[in-house]
Amino acid sequence: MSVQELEKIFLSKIEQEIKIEPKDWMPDAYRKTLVRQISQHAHSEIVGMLPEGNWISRAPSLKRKAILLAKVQDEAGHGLYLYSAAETLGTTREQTINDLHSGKAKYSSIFNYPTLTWGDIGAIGWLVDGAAILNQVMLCRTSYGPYARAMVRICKEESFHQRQGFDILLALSKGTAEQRAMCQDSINRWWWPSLMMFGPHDSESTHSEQSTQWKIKRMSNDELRQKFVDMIAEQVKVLNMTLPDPHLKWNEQAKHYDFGEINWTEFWNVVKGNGPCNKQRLDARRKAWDEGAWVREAASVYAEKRKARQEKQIA
Ligand code: FAQ
Repeated sequence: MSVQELEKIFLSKIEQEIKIEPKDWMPDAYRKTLVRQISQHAHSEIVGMLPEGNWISRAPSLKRKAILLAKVQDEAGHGLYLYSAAETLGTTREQTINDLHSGKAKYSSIFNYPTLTWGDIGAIGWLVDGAAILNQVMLCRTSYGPYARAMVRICKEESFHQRQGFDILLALSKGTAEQRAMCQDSINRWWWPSLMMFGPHDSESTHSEQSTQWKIKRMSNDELRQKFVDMIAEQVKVLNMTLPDPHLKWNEQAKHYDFGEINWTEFWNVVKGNGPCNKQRLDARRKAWDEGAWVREAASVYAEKRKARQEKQIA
């Protein structure tokens, strides 16, 4: 079959909402953009464990510690599903991880900010997981089968994550003056970086147009960001706190909240590796990889021996 015919079949599957599966023919550029997005997503889950992991040993109670441990473990699981989804496109896990460690691959800008107080753990759950869910609910309908299926499970876990974050902030918001101040300070510091998670404005987005045509993306960066603002602007009222944006205002005509402009210089600075914690995050990941070499080696020797034993039994 000619490339033109194969492309026609591919486009007709996209048109009919039939998922593209690993063994199907797909254009090189479709494969490339999926590998890019899925691996960046996987790296975000793994690097995203670091800011919260920082507070496991300092959680204020046994209950909070157990919940946070479970949440951080979930993020590791999300990273693994996503690395596996990337592997179905023909990339090796080693290559993908090397690209993170060499600084070639990106991960979400949000994880380059420090977690200074316990309130930040609440803000991450509420705002960061909240932003992640909106984006990921859309990705449950993405056109590549393994990515869409990974997202279904991830979304279920993310909604628990958001609830636990909100619950931390709710407890602080009902506490002492000092606790309420901690809650407001965390919201102030995490609000703008959370809005940046959705990426540049649609007019500045390199990949949006093509990814939308291929139904990899189902909603644009700005549409999702608007949905997020509308959701959080209501939820913050329950906390009796405010969002740090003097331009935030309900627009009766448009039926949404208007909000101020993001500091894009800060965003691109963080994306390019110059955020407050970029170096610290990559150093931590490289160290964990080097120190875990013996575990990977032991696991692969065990797997090989088991396989040999099974083959012997069959023979
Ligand atoms: N940070 O043309 P677009 C989580 C880059 S998971 C860094 O609009 P696209 C769970 C972009 O890669 C959070 N870079 O790109 C959790 C591109 O550069 P490239 C992660 C960013 O792909 C919670 C360039 O800018 N979620 O939080 C960012 O069409 C708590 C131009 O941008 C995902 O990855 C950014 N914020 O749209 C874990 C979801 N934004 O690649 C632990 C999947 C943009 O050409 C604790 N990804 N860039 O070098 C997506 O939906 C999309 O990739 C977007 C960007 C929407 C992020």
